Amino acid sequence: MNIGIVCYPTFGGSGVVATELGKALAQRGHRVHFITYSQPVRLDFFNENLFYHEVYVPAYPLFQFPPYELALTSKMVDIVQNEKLDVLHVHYAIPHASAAFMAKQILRARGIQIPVVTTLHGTDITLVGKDASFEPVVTFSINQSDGVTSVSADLRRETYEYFAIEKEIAVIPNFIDLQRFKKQEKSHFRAAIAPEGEKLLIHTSNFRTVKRVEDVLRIFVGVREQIPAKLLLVGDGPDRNRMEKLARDLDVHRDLRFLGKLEAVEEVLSVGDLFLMPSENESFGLAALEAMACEVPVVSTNAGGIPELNVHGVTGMISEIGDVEDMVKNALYVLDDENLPRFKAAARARAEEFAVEKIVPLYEECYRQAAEAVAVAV
Ligand code: GMT
Repeated sequence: MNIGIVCYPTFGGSGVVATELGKALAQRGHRVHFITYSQPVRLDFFNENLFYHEVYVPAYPLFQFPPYELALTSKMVDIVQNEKLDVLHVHYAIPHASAAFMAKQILRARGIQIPVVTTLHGTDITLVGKDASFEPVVTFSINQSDGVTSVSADLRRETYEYFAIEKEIAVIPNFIDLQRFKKQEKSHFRAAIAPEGEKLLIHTSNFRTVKRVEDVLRIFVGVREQIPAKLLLVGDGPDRNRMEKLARDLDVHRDLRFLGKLEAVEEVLSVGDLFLMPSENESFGLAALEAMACEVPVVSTNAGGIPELNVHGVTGMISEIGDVEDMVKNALYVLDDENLPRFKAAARARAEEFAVEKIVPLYEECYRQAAEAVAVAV
């Protein structure tokens, strides 16, 4: 098939899933056209089946808010028509689903039918989508999509609960490349970070409020009071400065490192003993899946779709949102030398259930169904 993928190109989970999906589809022989405002971060190699089309928004003094959605729509129309796309797959409802709806209308007026598949990733529903500023557009454009997927059953439930959705939503979970995300031999790195054999805790996120990075620090304080431990924090975002200050105030700054945004996150995960995900909201938790694939068990909250991934008592432990005391207790339990090896093995085994080879065919089937629905409607 000729597939158009519209996504955010940044480090966020939805952009990562969209890019990895496009790469996997290209390997399976499809021609994949990425349409977005800059080169997706993980689209860093050449493949004869992968194409990237940049959306350019011209500056004009009148535009206090540059009309990205219009430029994106025009680009979609251009690419669908000239590259003869069979399907448009948009990731993250705002503004991609509504831009796709408009592109579809323009193309229809030109005699071209294009099926649109929308994948809901989380905050497009649970945070921004619900806001009255966007809700009517989100509801309408989901209902106008020919196929709708969500990354967890919990996100599907929330979507039906908060929006008047008439469409069937298929659950297609996040997936993982197990060749890339696997435990690597990094003993020199581990020895540099934890020279006394301390346990290594890891958190990766975009440091937004929803991630509750403050809880990460407080869990670490509790663990470190009981056992020697170090903490690595990967990523960057609005809360990072506040967290650096909090680490100094809590007097744990010497035992942790802020590593910033890293592309080869699997190298850091390879030295970890425990991954912390105390999120307030998490539709799936791709970062936890990446950790699990590298044999790192997870102490998390029960937010959103996390329990669909992290199995309590098997691949890690689950607590109520904000219950730092319980997460400290759980972390100590998982890190216990008696328990840690079985948690590590179970984490990897669970991650294998989300292998890219198992999940990508579900998207292919979704494209086929969307194309069929459009063909029947014509
Ligand atoms: O986690 C974020 O804040 C980034 C966000 C995004 O949209 O880029 O990630 C969301 O989509 C990921 C991929 O489907 C999911 O694994 C994350 O759980 C989800 N984040 C939230 O729901 C907060």
